[in-house]
Order: sequence, then C-alpha cells, then structure tokens
Amino acid sequence: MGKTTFVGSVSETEPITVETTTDVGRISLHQDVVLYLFGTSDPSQAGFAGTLGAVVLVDPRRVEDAFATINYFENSSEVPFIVAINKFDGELHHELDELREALALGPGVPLTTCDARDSESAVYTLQKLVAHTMNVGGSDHGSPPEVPG
Ligand SMILES: Nc1nc2c(ncn2[C@@H]2O[C@H](COP(=O)(O)OP(=O)(O)O)[C@@H](O)[C@H]2O)c(=O)[nH]1
Ligand SMILES: [Mg+2]
Repeated sequence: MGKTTFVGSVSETEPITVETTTDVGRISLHQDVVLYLFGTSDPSQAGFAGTLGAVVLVDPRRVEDAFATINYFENSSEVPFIVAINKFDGELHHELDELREALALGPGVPLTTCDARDSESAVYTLQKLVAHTMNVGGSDHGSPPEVPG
C-alpha cells in the first residue's frame, strides 16, 4: 500500500494509471536522462525489463501482504531491491529487526522506513535504492568505471 502515493510524491507528472494496477511517473535527472517510475503490485508482469531496481513498500499493519512480492524478488528476479516500511500512521508497530525477521529478508537486502506522502522521504528512499543498485552491480561486475578528471 502506498504505491500510487509514493509515485505521486516524487514524480514531476501526475501518476498515470494504466491497466488499473500500475502507476507511471517520471523524474528528469538531467535534460537527457529521464527516470521512469512504475508502481505495481505485480512485479513479475512483462514490461519491466531494464528495471534498475525496486522498492517494496510494506504496510506495517499488514506485513504478510508483502510476502509474495519479497519472495519474488528474493528468488525469481535479478533486479536489486530494498524494502521500505511505509509508516501509515507515523508508527512502525514493530522494531525494524523484528520486521526484518518477519519478512525473512536476506542480510544483503536494505530495510528502511518511509512516509510515501512526503516527497523528501520518498526521494531519500529512491536514493537508498540507487546506492544499493550501484553496490550490487559493483560486486557482480567488478569495480565501477573510473570517472575521468
Ligand atoms: N497516513 C498515511 N497514509 C498513506 C500513506 N501512503 C499512502 N497512504 C494512504 O493510503 C491509501 C492507499 O494508498 P495508495 O497510494 O493508493 O496505495 P496503492 O494501492 O499501493 O497504490 C490512500 O488513501 C493514501 O492516502 C502514508 O505514508 N501515510
Ligand atoms: Mg495504486
């Protein structure tokens, strides 16, 4: 829960909802570099090839709703992902350690919290995802290229 809200918080366009379940948003990082955001409850659906990474939003009141999605990213996908507990009523309800255990997250999966309504919080969550994506890519494919200059 919170996907449409999250995409709306960071997108420079109103999220466009396609096929009732997927929100599409956009962030221009540079005049030539556009990041597309997809909010969906079915990450296995076709059309996400080339995805840089995923944020799994978890409603702390209904942690079990996230099991299938996390299982998918842990076992059936190469896409780097992080898990963000969406603090719906400003509360976590459980310690992060307990949530990590309840969600059976591998030790390499970053776990964070966010407020999907707050654009700073949503941007911060995306920054964590990008950092994780670069980290995972770095260990899999050798050192990142050196930046000249
Ligand atoms: N209090 C609170 N409400 C939220 C938050 N994120 C989403 N909501 C509300 O929860 C409802 C469902 O959110 P939505 O983004 O549509 O979830 P989706 O089904 O995953 O797209 C909406 O009424 C939102 O306003 C949050 O971080 N805090
Ligand atoms: Mg939605």
